[in-house]
Amino acid sequence: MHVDMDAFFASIEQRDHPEWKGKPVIVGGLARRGVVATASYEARRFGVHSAMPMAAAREHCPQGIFTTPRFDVYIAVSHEIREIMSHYASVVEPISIDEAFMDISGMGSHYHTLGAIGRAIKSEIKEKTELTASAGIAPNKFLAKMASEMRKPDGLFIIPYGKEKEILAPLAVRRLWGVGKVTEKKLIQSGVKTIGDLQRMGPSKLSALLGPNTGQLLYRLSLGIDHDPVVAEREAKSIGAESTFEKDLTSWDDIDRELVLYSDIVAQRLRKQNKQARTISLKVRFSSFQTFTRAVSLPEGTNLEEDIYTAAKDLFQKIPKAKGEGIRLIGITGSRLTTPAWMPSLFDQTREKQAKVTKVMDDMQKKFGPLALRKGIWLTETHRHQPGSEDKAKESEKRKED
Ligand code: TTP
Ligand code: MG
Repeated sequence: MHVDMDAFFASIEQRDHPEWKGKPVIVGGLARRGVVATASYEARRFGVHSAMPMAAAREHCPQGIFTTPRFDVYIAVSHEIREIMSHYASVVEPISIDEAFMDISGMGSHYHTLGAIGRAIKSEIKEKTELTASAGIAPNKFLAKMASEMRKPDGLFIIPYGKEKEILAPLAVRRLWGVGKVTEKKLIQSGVKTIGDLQRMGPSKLSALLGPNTGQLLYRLSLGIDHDPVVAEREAKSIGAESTFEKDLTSWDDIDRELVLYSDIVAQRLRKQNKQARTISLKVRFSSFQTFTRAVSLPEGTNLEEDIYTAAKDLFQKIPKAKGEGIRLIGITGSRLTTPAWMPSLFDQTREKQAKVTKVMDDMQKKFGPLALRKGIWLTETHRHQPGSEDKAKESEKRKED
């Protein structure tokens, strides 16, 4: 089962401001260059949607009610929902602030029908939070998420075994996981508009068009096949990277380059685990082995290297330096981890852009390997590192190849 709250931030605002019920409510950054986090379904009718610049939202819907997010409230509701979900499944896999997968296999003995489980969780959420959720129930995660979207808002949709192919057939290809704008365009140019067209095209033609990996994957998804298990969240407390250098660093340029590098590695690891850090700490060990750690709390969680680097650089200034001593080790760690549900910043299109660039880089590296796309800084690094320092060894290898 996949459960996703309806117009989450906006519905909470409508609940807490009853006079806003039934009206177009838009939540997001209201400063210049702010963006929309989400819009109530009333506002969506005017074409307002998540990630739209706020200025455009005001043009589409001048009569809207515009308000800034209250994250503390949303996070509290998110916890309440997780608690409710745990009543319906032993394994809950949260994937964002307002949605989660639940493994409900074996729950049949408690409920007469699948629909009854869906209705039960929806009504407990409604009763306890005064908010509506949409639920999808299906033989696997991919289909369950698809199903929860199909009757939004306040929806419940079941894709039973054996009906996968038939239910998917009329839907647009872009609904499949992994079909972005580029793939969609290629498919449409080849006359493939619906998932049904994909099913008919077959795996070999699709592989010829999109490459064997994507081709096979999309073909399987078009048939509704997905074996990804529901896994309970394992909470990492912190994510970091550090290394001892072969030669102590003395020049600011070298130190700065390491700060950039480690900010980049930590940011990537955070993103891989879909986490943001609210605390960044920097560890520095001098040639004398004297070691200092300094930490800073950020107003918002981040997984962008620019933010982590800025924090690390500020922290570096706070570390007392002895004259003439080189630096033996640098480490950067992100802690107080949260699971982001939205683009890294709601308030600032510059950061929104950084986030998009980062996503493109991550996607390219996922698809073509870590060397596909790198920052210039990775090419200029000259010093070598001690073996045995695992991260660093790997990274310097990559740079050699670069
Ligand atoms: P979603 O579940 O994607 O959207 P939603 O709950 O507002 O609406 P829907 O009924 O379609 O599910 O995201 C959950 C919350 O995450 C959303 O209320 C606000 C936030 N968010 C952002 O801040 N920025 C974004 O770009 C998106 C997509 C969501
Ligand atoms: Mg939602």
